[in-house]
Amino acid sequence: MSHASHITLSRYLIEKQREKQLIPADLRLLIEVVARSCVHIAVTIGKGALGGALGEAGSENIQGEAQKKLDVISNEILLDANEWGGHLAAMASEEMPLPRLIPHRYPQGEYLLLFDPLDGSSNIDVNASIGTIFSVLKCPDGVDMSSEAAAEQAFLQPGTAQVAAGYAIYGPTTLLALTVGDGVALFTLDRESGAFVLTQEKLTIPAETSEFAVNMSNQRHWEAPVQRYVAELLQGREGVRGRDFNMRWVAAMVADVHRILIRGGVFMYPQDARTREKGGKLRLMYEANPMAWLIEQAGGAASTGRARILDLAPAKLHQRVPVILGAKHEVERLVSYHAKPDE
Ligand code: AFP
Repeated sequence: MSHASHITLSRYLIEKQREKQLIPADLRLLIEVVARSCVHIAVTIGKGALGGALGEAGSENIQGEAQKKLDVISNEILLDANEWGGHLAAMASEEMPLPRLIPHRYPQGEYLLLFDPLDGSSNIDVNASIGTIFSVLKCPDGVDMSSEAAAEQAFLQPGTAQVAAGYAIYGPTTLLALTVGDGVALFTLDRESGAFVLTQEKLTIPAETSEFAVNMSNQRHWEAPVQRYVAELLQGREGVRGRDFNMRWVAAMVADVHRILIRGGVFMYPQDARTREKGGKLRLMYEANPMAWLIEQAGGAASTGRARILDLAPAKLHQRVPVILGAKHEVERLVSYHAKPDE
C-alpha cells in the first residue's frame, strides 16, 4: 500500500464527520483517544515478561475473577487517557464494580464509554491473541450523576443505542475494528508511525459458513437446542447438514469475532446449567453489545437464542447473557431450535 493512499483513523473519522455528519467532533475525539489508549496497551503487552506486566495482580474483579496485572494496567491506561478530554460523562469497565465519574476539575461531556480493557486474559501468559472491546453511548439528559452508584442507571441502555463500538486485537499485528453505524472498518497499526491506517472497509460476513466456535468442554451442560445444533455440525456430511464443519476456539472473544468478520463463521457462548443463575458467561454491556453491533453492521446476526442481543433492556451494568453470533443463516437455525426445543 503506497503511503499516498494511507488513510489514517483520524482522516477516516474527519471524512465521516464531514460527509455524513455521523461523528460529531467530541465523538471523533473520544474514538481517537480510545485508539491511542489501545496503542499504549499494545506496547505494554508487547514487552511481555520484560515489562514485568505478566501474571496475576493478586486481586479480583466484580465477577470474582482473578485479575491479571495487564487487566489492571489496561484499565488504568483507558481511565487516565479518557478522563480529562471533556467528551465523557462517565466510564464503566469490566474491571470496576461501579462506573467512574469524570473528576470535577475536568469538563463533563455527553458520552458514556464502556470497555473490557483486556478481553481474553487467560491468553496473556501463553502469548495468544487478546484484545480491548469498547462501546459508546450518549449520556441521557437529566440522569443523576451525583455518585458512582447513581450513575449506573445512565448506562442501562439497549445495544441499539450505541453510537460507536469496536475492538483492538493484539496479535501478530495490532488491528482496530470500528463501527459508527455505517459498516465496519478495519485499521492496522503502523508501528513506526504509531497511527492506525485503514486497511479494510465494509467488512461483510457470509450468511453461510462451515466453521463454528464454541468451548466443547461445556457440551454436557448445554440446553437441548444447542446440543442438537452442535451435534448436527459434528455429524458432518453424513448428517442432516450434508457437509463437514471445522472448529476454532481461541478463548478470547475478540479473536473469535475477528476471525468471523474476516472469513465468516458462527460463535457460541451459550448459557448452561452452571451459568443459568448468572445469565451466561459473557457480559452484555461491554462484550455482547459492541460485538453484536459490529456483527450486524457486517451483515451477520447476534442473538441470545431467544432474543436479538441489541434489543435487550439491561437491568445491571455487569449483566451476563448467552451469545450466538455470526453467519445469519446459522444464527437463525439455532434460534429456530430454541423456538422448537421439543423437536
Ligand atoms: P477471560 O478474559 O477471563 O480470559 O475470558 C474471556 C472470555 O470472557 C471471552 O473473551 C471468551 O470468549 C470466553 O471468556 C472464553 O471462555 P472459556 O475460557 O470458558 O472458554
